[in-house]
Amino acid sequence: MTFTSLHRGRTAVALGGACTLLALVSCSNGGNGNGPAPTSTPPAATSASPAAARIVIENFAFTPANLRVRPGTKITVVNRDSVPHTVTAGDKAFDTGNIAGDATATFTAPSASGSYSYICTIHPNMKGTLTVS
Ligand SMILES: [Cu+2]
Repeated sequence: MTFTSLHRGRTAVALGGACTLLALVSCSNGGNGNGPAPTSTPPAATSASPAAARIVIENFAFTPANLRVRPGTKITVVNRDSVPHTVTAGDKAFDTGNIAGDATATFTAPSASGSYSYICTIHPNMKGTLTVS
């Protein structure tokens, strides 16, 4: 315990010395007129939003029946049947409500990782699993 804190103290002092040295070096380089090149490209924003995913309902079945997505992914549900269906998690972590025949709905995947089994509340024999990881 004591040894560890002593060691950490010395490391901090050593690092502080290194920082001071670095600051002095960059100071002496500052006066020659050659500043750093201007950065013209802004950081890409496309990676900020999670990828989109899709579940298709056809012939009273979810496709794919097992879907793996990142947390918070926007998931589009396409109902290709002529009757309404739902995508409802067993613990109501997500629920599209009724999706009319030939209609589309979206929901957002939970932010917590896990395996979420879901059904169609109108046809409880329709089952799927959404894995968030
Ligand atoms: Cu259904």
